[in-house]
Amino acid sequence: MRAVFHVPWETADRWFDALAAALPEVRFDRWADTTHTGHDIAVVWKAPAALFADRPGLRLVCSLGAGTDHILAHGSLLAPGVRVLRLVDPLMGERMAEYVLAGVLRHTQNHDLYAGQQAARQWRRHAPRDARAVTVGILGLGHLGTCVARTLLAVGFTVAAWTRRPRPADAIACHHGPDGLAQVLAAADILVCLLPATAETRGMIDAAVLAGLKPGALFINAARGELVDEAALLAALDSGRLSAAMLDAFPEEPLPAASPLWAHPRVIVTPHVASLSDPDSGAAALAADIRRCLSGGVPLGEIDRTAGY
Ligand code: OXD
Repeated sequence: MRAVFHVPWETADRWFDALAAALPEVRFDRWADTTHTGHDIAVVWKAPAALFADRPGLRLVCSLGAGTDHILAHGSLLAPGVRVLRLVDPLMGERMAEYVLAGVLRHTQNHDLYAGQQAARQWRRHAPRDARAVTVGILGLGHLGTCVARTLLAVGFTVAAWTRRPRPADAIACHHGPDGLAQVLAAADILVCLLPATAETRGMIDAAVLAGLKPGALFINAARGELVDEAALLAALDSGRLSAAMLDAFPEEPLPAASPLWAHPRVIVTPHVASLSDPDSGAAALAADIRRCLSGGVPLGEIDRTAGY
């Protein structure tokens, strides 16, 4: 069995070696170094369309991240039977939960306010907002959203989640549909976006959604930049509807130097690091899922290509 590998990261060599070690029965070829086209599997992050063209033997395409939108963008080049896996690694869930928790606490503990005061050598105390008095709205309750919700609940925050489709009731209060969204927005002191990028969600965080939030809310986007209408976001920051935004994902990455987000006083930019995948734990998790897939088991990360997640 052969796999073609395309990962444009500085950790690419570590990924390649870790995958080759975790799946000795598969021969991995780096896309740039091979003219061979008889691959059964592709393991990719943001691969060019050419990687997927003319591959009649391909049966499985695996993302080295939680999202598969970069693969589905080339969906017309994939035969209907090709299965698509996202990476489901418990470490990524923990990292996402820690990223969001850091942003939430930075806000409720007034850290940005104190950074400004320090620059002005000012000694003034502000009461923190107690976790139990703060509602965090979470859009999207997949693996990562669930890890975030559980962590916030454990610290004492109130969580109101929203999913596009109804889901069975459990310990996480979850709403769905347009009315459910309005309820979550109206309750949220902090809104966290963890939705996948699909035809339904692109541009979803628009002026109407932001207007549904409590004045002064914090917005955290750790999903995809395409979900957010940037002009509406900047307008909501300027009007005070949002007190701040913490953004980890952008339609164009790296974020262009000319973007107004870099210098905005109430925007925190991070370079797509929430839930960073790790070569050692990620390769082991993916190898196990590829084996499940090939042996007729139920892989943890298989997505529905029609739904897009
Ligand atoms: C992603 C990831 O899909 O970082 O964005 O895993």
